[in-house]
Amino acid sequence: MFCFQCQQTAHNSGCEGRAGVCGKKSDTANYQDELTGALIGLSRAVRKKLALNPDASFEHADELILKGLFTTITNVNFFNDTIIKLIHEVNVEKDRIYPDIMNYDVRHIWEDQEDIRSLKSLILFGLRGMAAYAYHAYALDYVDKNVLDFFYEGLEAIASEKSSDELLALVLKTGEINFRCMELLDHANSGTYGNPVPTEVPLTIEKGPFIVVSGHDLHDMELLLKQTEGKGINIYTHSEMLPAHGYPELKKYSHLKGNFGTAWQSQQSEFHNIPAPILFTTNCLMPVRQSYCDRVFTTSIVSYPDLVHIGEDKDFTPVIEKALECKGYPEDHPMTGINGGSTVTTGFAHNAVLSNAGHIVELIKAGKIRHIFLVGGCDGAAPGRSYYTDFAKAAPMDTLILTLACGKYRLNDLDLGSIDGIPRILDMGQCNDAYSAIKVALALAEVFDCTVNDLPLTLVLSWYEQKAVCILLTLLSLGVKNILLGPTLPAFVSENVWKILVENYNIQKISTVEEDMKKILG
Ligand code: SF4
Ligand code: SF3
Repeated sequence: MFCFQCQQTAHNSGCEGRAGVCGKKSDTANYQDELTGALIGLSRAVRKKLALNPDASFEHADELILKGLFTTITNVNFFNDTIIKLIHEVNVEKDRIYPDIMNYDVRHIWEDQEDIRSLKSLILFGLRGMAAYAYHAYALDYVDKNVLDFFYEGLEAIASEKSSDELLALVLKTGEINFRCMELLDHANSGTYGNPVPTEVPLTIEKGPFIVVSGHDLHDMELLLKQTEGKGINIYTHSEMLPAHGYPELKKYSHLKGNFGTAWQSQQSEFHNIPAPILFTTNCLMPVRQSYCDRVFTTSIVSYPDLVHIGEDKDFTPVIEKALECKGYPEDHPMTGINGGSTVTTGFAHNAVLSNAGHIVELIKAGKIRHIFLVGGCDGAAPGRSYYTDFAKAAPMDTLILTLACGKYRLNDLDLGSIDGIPRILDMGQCNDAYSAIKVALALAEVFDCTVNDLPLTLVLSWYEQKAVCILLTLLSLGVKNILLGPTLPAFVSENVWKILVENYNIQKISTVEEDMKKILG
């Protein structure tokens, strides 16, 4: 096996040998490579057919591309059987669309000259992240042909001879298309569940049966809320599901009670002996420990050997029965965030923030808001990630902190007060809600008649998996400069490629909080 797609890759160079740091076994990694090669074959077939008939449509292939790429995201799928089945389906569809097309061996990419490997990896990992977003939108019946078409274009390109310049252009195009994709998902989520509203979320688990729901899929959340209504079972979000509390059409369910635990990397200790089932709708699933393995359920693209998988009929009966059997805690069970707080807030997506735009602009003009930080991205186990907590604590009282994705658990239970009624920590949502942050930044830039780079705004990002990659590419494609990135630089970004990014975008690796704060605030 060879895999270097995530932040915790071995020695920050690549996972090899019998298993990756995430617990993915070598045979699973190899099947994921084979699946990627088959998806490239499918893309070649679709593109050939399109050249003959530009109006052809490829519904089944579209679905397979999204599912296939999503399957290979870090901490999503550990189960060879589902990957093998998917490879077969992809091959059948490829042959149906256009006979005699070869699949690709992605080892050619891993073994290529390091800059070419780096640029192709940026495209591939960006496409993987984007596929997850497109898949969530697709589950709510929102599709965008430009987004779908680009999966085929991008996959075909990484299996072709291309110059660095051509690949660099495709890297940025991946970011550009991902902006459309995040917009599509934003429309899908708010079109289906309403615009998020600011919401305080308790961290105490009430006594009685409950279910913990993890991952990003709001549609699965809704279906489970419906199926548990009136059954005496409470529902708690976990990790990236927290922003569900902000959506009117989800928050109307009175048994959606609060949030369980913190970010994904703490699940093995937080789920230890938990008296309730946990449903994973997407990443990040970690190898399942004995003390709770009979209580973990997967659905959608997530899959793990020996766990009960809820299939496409979305009949959650096994999860419901397990909740009733486990009975939950006998008394209310107080839990806290990593800084000891007992509640967190969410729901400050673009609509909520921009409804206060006038007020925020006045405060900036009056010097009461000196700077806005977006402290966003993935959480993870690396020790250097305490940087993000320290950064939030060190941010002066006249600064706002926007958060998104699961990295927020480093700081979202801190009480940092408010500025003239505006809370200093504003959680914009999941990682895909980076779209909200961009919308807010563009709106402020318009008011101040400047570019986003001239605003008193700095992006302090943390990355772990491939969704963070596509978001970073989106920000670069929009020309956003001066981003701080940590906790480490991606192993798949070569020295030369990093140099290009630094020259063009002044992107920097995080250093110490003191130094970075001084650099930003002067
Ligand atoms: Fe290693 Fe990350 Fe790949 Fe897992 S996903 S094998 S930890 S690089
Ligand atoms: Fe977190 Fe896995 Fe990336 Fe959607 S849940 S941000 S790490």
